[in-house]
Amino acid sequence: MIVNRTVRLVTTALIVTALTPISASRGQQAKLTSPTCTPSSVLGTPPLGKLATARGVLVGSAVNDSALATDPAYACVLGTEFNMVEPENSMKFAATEPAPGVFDFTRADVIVAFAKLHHQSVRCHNLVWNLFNPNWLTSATFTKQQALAALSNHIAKVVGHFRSKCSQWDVVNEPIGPSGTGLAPSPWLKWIGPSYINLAFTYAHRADPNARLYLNDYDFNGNGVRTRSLVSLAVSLRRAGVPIDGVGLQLHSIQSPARSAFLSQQMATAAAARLSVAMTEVDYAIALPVNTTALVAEANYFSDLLSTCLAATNCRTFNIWGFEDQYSWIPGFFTGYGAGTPLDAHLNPKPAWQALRVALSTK
Ligand code: 9MR
Repeated sequence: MIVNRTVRLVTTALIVTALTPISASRGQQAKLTSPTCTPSSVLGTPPLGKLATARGVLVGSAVNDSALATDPAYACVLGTEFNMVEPENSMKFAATEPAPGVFDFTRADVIVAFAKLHHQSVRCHNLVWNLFNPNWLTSATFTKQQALAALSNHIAKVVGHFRSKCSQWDVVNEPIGPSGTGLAPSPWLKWIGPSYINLAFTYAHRADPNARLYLNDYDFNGNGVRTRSLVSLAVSLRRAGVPIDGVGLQLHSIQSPARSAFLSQQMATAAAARLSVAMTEVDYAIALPVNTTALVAEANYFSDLLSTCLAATNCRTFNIWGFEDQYSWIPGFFTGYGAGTPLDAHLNPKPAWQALRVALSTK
């Protein structure tokens, strides 16, 4: 159902109220860094983030920084409907250290400032990943000593820059190997050995002792092998005294069909080692075109996962990988798939949006 949406933009400096159809304002060049706004009431009241705060949980979304800068309707919904945000790409290695020893926080700073303005927690992503690194890093031929210096400098500078602003950091992203066991091939593994993981956590903790530090990964086809490996790696790090606080379960549906009982069991294993669990990148790839059955399945996916998180003693973070379909990563990576978020490309709520609201309101 496409509802004729409106967004009310209210500037704080100059009290100007403009009532604009939301679809008409999408894509216009505008920066929404200081105004507050009220999204259309079709999203429900109170906002999702307020329901989350009342339940003592963080419910957030990945943030597309160019959408934030250019699309006021996107910024309006992001700023009002969530109590947490997570930069989708702008804190990654290639964005923050584009040349060796040269740091650029411009893109990420905008998101952190936006979050502060909207009283949102910031989940920060990520410090170390075996994929999507800058060319200078992937083509480097470091000795172990040089690699240690590069890793410690990167983490000290990035975590130091955002010190006290990131409530959580994904310190190592996707550490598990392609088969679901062992470690993924990575430049850091090659140069330093498996201790690159321990060291990354130690460096991050040193740079911001208050940030909660996560090991984050996806499952593959939901067979559980990879999730088990992830949890057991996190538990062994914790037992070895590494400053790790939790496990991040990405939960992209195309890789990880929801299996609540299995996830509850893994969360309990983590809890026994005093590790928290965050659901970090939830989305549901639909084979296009969208139909009602798929939308219901999507709603069930979001609802099952959020309810599973709420039912666990150690899960208080639920992050979706984009909140609306226009800027989602899915169509660009999986041809013929899309519509993976709770709001459609016109910011109209899909059944999944209502499902999230119901899950947060149900005890
Ligand atoms: O959604 C992100 C996409 O825009 C980027 O091109 C891609 C590479 O940096 O990363 C995507 O986000 C990934 C996240 O960082 C880690 N887990 C899987 C996500 C989807 O690929």
